[in-house]
Amino acid sequence: MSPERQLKEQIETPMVWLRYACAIDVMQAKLRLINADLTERKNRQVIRNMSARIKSPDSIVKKLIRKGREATFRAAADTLNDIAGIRVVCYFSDDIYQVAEMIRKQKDIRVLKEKDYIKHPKKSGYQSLHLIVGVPVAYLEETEEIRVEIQIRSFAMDYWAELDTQMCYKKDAGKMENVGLEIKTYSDLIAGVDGQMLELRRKIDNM
Ligand code: 0O2
Repeated sequence: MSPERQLKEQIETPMVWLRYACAIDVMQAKLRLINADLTERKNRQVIRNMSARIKSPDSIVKKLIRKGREATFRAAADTLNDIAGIRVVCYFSDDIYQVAEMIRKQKDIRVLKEKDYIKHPKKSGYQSLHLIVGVPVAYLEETEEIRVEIQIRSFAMDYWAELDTQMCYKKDAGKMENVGLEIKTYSDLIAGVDGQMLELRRKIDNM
């Protein structure tokens, strides 16, 4: 059996798949509580929407190959941080850091890694705050820490990223220099408007 086929079978074993699903459920429940708490304190919705996925076996294999790793389940479980992923879209860019701060305060969750692509956007123009967290999944006597990647971004950052994914990210068009420059320019423009909307909200808040 090819390693790819083996990886697919292993990740789709119910006890493996359900552990990732369980970690996502636990983290999403916490994020709903965080949203309710912040919404009450600020008197406005903070999280616009949330989505989650378990990375498909095909996508896992492609990522392992891209990273020069063996296409095996062990390599995926050991080296990939985003087999389980949650995307949190906030209305405003300052909300992102508040949500992240609340995640850091959760006693039973370990923040293992942070990547701030807002303060340091990617060359493509991609912006988001990524937190890799360890979520304990307990079953009978065993507790396993499952890594979950949480991408937190504003509505405007999400708009750019969704369109970039459709047109450029991992696509041939994205490798063309003129296209790359243009999409980066739009990221800067959108970030500018995002900042202005935040300023307007702050003005209104202080009125
Ligand atoms: P998909 O299909 O979204 O799952 P790490 O192993 O933690 O050190 P990793 O995961 O290799 O780091 O890289 P990174 O850059 O921290 O995060 C990668 C994820 O961010 C991607 O996942 C995308 O979801 C998103 N991303 C990164 N750069 C871009 C970009 O230029 N455009 C868009 N639209 N999204 C981006 P995957 O696995 O590549 O894809």
